[in-house]
Amino acid sequence: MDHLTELATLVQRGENTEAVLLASKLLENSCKVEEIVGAVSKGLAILRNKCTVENFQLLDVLLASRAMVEVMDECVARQLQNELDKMVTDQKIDTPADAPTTTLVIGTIQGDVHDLGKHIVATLCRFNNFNVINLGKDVPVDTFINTAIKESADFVGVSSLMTVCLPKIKLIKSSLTEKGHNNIKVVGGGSAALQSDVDSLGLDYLAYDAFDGLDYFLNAQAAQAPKTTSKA
Ligand code: B12
Repeated sequence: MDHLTELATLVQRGENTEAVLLASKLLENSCKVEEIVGAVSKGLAILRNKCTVENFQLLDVLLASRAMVEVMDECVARQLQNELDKMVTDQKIDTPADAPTTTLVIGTIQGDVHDLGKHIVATLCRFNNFNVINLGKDVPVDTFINTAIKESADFVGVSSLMTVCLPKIKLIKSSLTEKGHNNIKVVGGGSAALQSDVDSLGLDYLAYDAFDGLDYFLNAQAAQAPKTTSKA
């Protein structure tokens, strides 16, 4: 079994301590953050049959979820911080404490409590010096809209893994536009959203995964104004 498959299996089994140890070792040995995120996501995806309305093995799924969050927070976040520190040392950017130039308001749509994917997106964006406002899960449409306007957000990120919750997503962009904030880009993600499409959900973009979403945010920002913190 290769190491990434082993990591996926540890997460799937909820073996959090072992998963964290292996992920740390892999990152030290030049494994990419993308590969670690891919492996832990796979570990969760395998559990889909234990998470249906008819067959809900809650403990198994929650233990795997905990293992994934620990790998993200203890290994991936540390690695991203190291990479950021190195960029500062190499003088490619000014101090990360410089005011973030991009604000992302992110949450999981009302009726849906799945928040692991959103957590990954928030982590990646935070280490790219975004101001991330994480609204959590089961978030009403009005909360997305009011927070985005109040915080002068550049982006709203909305996650959905429950197909029944999809119709609400469409209201986010249409309400922002009605209120004169068409400039705030709304980006969707999550397995349910991916079963639909940009137009049906009224989105500016539908992200295939967290890295695709991050690329969209960075490219959209770069197209609007050059970042003041970049020296490269
Ligand atoms: C873990 C899990 C749970 C956990 C969630 C824990 C948590 N803290 O999130 C718990 C146990 C709570 C749970 C509950 C339920 N679940 Co559940 N769950 C899952 C499972 C197994 C994994 C989901 C996951 O976290 N994957 C890992 C993450 C990293 O992947 P991801 O979310 O897709 O995110 C990636 C990308 O999509 C992207 N992304 C995600 N969001 C966003 C947002 C933006 C802006 C961007 C840019 C990118 C992005 O970034 C991530 C990394 O690339 C899935 C199966 C599956 N294959 O998806 C079922 C699944 C989602 N659950 C399902 C169901 C049915 C339920 C329950 C109804 C079960 C029940 N009997 O009650 C409840 C729902 C309660 C509710 N109202 O929400 C169904 C949904 C079916 C549907 N299409 O509607 C699924 C698909 C399983 C199945 N049967 O097929 N679940």
